Amino acid sequence: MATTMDPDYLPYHPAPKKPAYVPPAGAVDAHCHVFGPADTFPYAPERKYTPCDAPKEKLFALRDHLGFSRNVIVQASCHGKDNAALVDALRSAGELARGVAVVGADVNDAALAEMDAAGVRAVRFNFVKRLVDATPREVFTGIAERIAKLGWHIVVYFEAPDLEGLTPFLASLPTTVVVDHMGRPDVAKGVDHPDFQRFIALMADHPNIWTKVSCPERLSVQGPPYADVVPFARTLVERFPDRVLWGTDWPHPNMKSHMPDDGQLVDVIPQIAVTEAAQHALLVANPMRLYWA
Ligand code: 0GY
Repeated sequence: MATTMDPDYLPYHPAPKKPAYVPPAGAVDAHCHVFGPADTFPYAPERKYTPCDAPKEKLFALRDHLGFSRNVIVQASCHGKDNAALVDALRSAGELARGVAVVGADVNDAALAEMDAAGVRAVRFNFVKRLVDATPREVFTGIAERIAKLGWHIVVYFEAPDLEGLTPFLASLPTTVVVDHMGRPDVAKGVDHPDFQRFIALMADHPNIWTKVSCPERLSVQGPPYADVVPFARTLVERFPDRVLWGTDWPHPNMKSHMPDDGQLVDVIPQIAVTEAAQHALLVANPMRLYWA
């Protein structure tokens, strides 16, 4: 049966501009996805949205067009715990990609070993209620203990109002922890608001916690060129230069306001990492240390 994308789902930009900013050699897009194609890699029955197919060939072409060298491909909720499309993309990319999988408590050691061989280096714990049904904490704790033994780390996705309740759990995790999209601050509140300061304190208190200074298109109230998000990302890059990553978030699932031009997203980078040293750390040294070491 054909899989039809949701009527309000926005497809990725058909022809992103060539960015004016040229990333350093070896730059990594550390947050992106592959979706389908559904006739080969069906979407999960429990998914909360049905996207437009966004296959590996399109991702690799975008990587080259934007001047990047490598991808970290993150399992998205529309594929549930079936990591087949992710693993297929990793095998095609070889050394040029690493992966972040989503697994359940029932995942067996052979499956973990197979994913490790393909290039998976982390699991993702998703707490965003519109994307996934809740998972009991003890399930995540059990998975964390198992993947820690493989040398993998944990990527977490939550929204700012959930941070306070999640802090003891995040603090208990035994690996490096990467927080997606700066913990999704409400940028209308400003950098000095207690909510964002709580996120900064989390990173200050826990040297194993990293973040992705990504998704200005999702966080912005003003829209392109996303000036209202720049101070948040820049604050984190300056405060924690060795614990920040950057990614496009292509193909930008669930964007409702607009579909970003990925070239324009790349052009935000020199505003959030203003020195060459900061750009090299953000785009090359940090992701290479975490995913390719
Ligand atoms: C993102 C953001 C979103 C979706 C997912 O797993 C997902 O479906 O991550 C979102 O809708 O905010 O990071 O891609």
